[in-house]
Amino acid sequence: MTTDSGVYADRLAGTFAAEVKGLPLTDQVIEDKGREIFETYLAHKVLVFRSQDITPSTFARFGTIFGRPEEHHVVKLRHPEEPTLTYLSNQNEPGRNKEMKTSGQGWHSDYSYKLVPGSATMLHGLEIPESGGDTLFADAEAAFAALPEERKEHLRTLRVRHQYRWSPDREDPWARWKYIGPEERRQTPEITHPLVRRHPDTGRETLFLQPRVIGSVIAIDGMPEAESTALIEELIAHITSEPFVYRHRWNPLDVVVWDNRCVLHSATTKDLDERHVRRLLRLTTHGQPVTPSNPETGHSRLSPTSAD
Ligand SMILES: O=C(O)CCC(=O)C(=O)O
Ligand SMILES: [Fe+2]
Repeated sequence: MTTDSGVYADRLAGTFAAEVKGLPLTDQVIEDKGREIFETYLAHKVLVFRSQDITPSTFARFGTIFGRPEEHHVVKLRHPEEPTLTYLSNQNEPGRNKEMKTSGQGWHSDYSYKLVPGSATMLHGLEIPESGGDTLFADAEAAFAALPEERKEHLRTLRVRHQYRWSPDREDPWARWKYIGPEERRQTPEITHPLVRRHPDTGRETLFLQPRVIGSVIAIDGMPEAESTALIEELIAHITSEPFVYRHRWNPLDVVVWDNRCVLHSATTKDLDERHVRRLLRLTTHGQPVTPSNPETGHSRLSPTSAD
């Protein structure tokens, strides 16, 4: 289907995700068609461009279509010539801890544990295995829209407590408590976001929720723990159920961009044997503060009860 923007895009899943056809991402196309590509991205939430033999510099330029590209806070992860790009790799890369080989495993929205979470994320496939290492996406906006109105009304009043390093067991060797220092702790305090947010560009509502440990979500604010855990699990199962999921099977030179403001995603690299090399370039753009769907529910804020 061709959207109003004039960019030709074929729907890939039931409610979202589309492949843009016949558009080589040259610097000229990015300049001439940037606005149309952005409109198409807002309409479909995940865009796939196949066979894009482009340089890191062109990929970095592509990122500017979706907002202000963000330089990674870990300087050694940055691309030597293009500081807004980083590498994702399932190999032993110099200077990286082993957790990074499978980063992004489990459903999440990038930087949802920050007061200002992520906006767009995009990847360019450089080395891709024959099979495996797919990326999964879930349409949290369509999942919210599918709920009964009474249910939506209640969910709009709730807030969610997030903390990057939260884990029910700090001694767990995988717990982030284990590998972040005092400065990183100061930069990742406990915060709360509204559970139902309004998209800053489209005005549509979405569930802004991730699974508890992987998504750095502690609980629904003020709800008894068992009830909160049951509600989070139920909503995550709904969002990630078959009608709302797109599985991206990578080919070399694919470019995929997604909107973290309405979509969850998950890597599947834990299931990929390390003999199968998977390397991609990555870029994210600065987000905006979260707008609550119900203004009375309030904006994102530091948690008053925030412990260390
Ligand atoms: O490697 C992947 O498939 C996705 C990684 C991820 O979560 C990200 O880049 O934000
Ligand atoms: Fe991610």
